[in-house]
Amino acid sequence: MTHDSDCRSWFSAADLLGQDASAPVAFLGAPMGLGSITPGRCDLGPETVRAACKRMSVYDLETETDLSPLKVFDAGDADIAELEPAASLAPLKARLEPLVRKHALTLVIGGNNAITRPCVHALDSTLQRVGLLTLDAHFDLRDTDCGFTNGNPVQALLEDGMPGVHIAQVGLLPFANTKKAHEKAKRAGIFVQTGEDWDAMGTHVIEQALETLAERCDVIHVDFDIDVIERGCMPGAPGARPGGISPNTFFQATRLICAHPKVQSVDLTEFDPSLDVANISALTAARWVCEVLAGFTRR
Ligand SMILES: [Mn+2]
Repeated sequence: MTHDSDCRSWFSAADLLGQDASAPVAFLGAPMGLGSITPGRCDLGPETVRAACKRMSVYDLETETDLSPLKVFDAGDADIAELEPAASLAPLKARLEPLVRKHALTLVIGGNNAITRPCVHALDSTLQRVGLLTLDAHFDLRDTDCGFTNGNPVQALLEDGMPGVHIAQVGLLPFANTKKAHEKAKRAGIFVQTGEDWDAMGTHVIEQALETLAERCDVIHVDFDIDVIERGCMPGAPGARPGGISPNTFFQATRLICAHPKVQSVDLTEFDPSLDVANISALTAARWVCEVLAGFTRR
């Protein structure tokens, strides 16, 4: 076997992760498990995604995209596994701020959806220049009077002073949201598209959302809540429902989004490895990492 033989193994997406801090892309684990409305083990997400990346090659034959020249700085995990969402805002923001300043794109691997609020604060602490796009079955506009959870990061950001017109939400599903949340979104001026709109119009919906935010904002954070995917393809997300979008629709959107120069950080949330079946969700999350990087190489 020669040194470049692939008879037993290959150069994998995990091999792109290294300790070169000058890499254009950064990768940070955000193992937030506490504060989920449905208690679970989203804190196991980062280590499971890193392991699943070993099963991904770095080559997309469809577009002849080769990721092997791309370097990714693995910054390790933020020390938030034992913290509730409220207590993790400051430490996660502090870990992210130097990364997003230094790297053109930062991947934040959750953890539950409560990590999205610190991610947005890290990109722009004034909250006036930053846009947020969520691909999510849910608005995450639940009330905050019981504290911060994975069900209210968007509501928390509005209360923090982020303008609603700087937020776009795509992939919302029927009977997975309340009338109250929908009315809050309308009142705040949030750009809203349902999962069915997305299915019907394809990536056009994503382009529209990105254009809307890019016109109004200097930088954009994107929350990829994997519960937006059809539950039959995403057993490892407690909030996923039948009727969600297909994995391919999710992957196409990911690549398109990560090619946009204003997208400076992305998070992957709500992956709970303890619920997974046959590594379906882990391999979907690993493909997401590859699609993020493939999109970035188009810039
Ligand atoms: Mn969510």
